[in-house]
Amino acid sequence: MAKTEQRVALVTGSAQGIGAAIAEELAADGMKVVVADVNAAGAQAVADRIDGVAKTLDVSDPERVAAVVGEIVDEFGRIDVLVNNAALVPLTPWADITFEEWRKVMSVNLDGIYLVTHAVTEVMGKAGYGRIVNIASNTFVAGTPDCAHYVATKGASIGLVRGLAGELGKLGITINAVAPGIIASEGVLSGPHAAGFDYVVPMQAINRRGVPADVAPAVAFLASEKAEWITGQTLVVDAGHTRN
Ligand code: 4PL
Repeated sequence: MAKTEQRVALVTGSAQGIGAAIAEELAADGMKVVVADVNAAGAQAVADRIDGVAKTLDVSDPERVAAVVGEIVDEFGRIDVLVNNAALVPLTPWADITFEEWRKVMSVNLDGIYLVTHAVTEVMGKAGYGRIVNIASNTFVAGTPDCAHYVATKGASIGLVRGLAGELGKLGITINAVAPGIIASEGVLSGPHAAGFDYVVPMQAINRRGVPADVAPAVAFLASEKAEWITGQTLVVDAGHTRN
């Protein structure tokens, strides 16, 4: 594909972890990838590796979202793929979730999806083509404890996929969710979720720790032209952890 016809993908939260692996996978598939993250240096490092473009982005900031989407359109004239990956992944028992923490998680994990998706679908709608993938979580299926706010936002991201698919389908845009299980990302490994592997890995059908590269190919498929006939769906990518 000639450079002007190269597909352009925006991946939020892609300075590390699952988002970085998705950015690498989409670049390997020939796309120009915009690596967007609150961590500017991390985003630049990933972008350098994949000949992409780094953008500093807090998805919960409406002005930054509008600015970044505008810059991408100015630079490339298109946004073909959006991966809503950016999220806070806290581990907090219900009794300790303050309203402030609740609001913060809603703001990044849910308002962020609204803001970026609303801006990007305007661009995709004009082009008559788009692929949107929300990174959800199998915690919505498993009912994983001690992160009820997080689980609620992941359920809402699946709700949005189901509620929006009909409107977007008329514009040539598909929207799906990928729901990973626990993944050995920088975020999980550096926090209290890491203890979850001891409990979850034996429940999986494949008994090793999942890594970001285990999730990225499923996202890349749904982000590809080949997935035209799939929309409004959730693909669980968790080595069979949740399968009953
Ligand atoms: C099973 O999405 O799906 C921990 C942390 N354990 O973020 C997740 C499981 C975590 C998960 C997740």
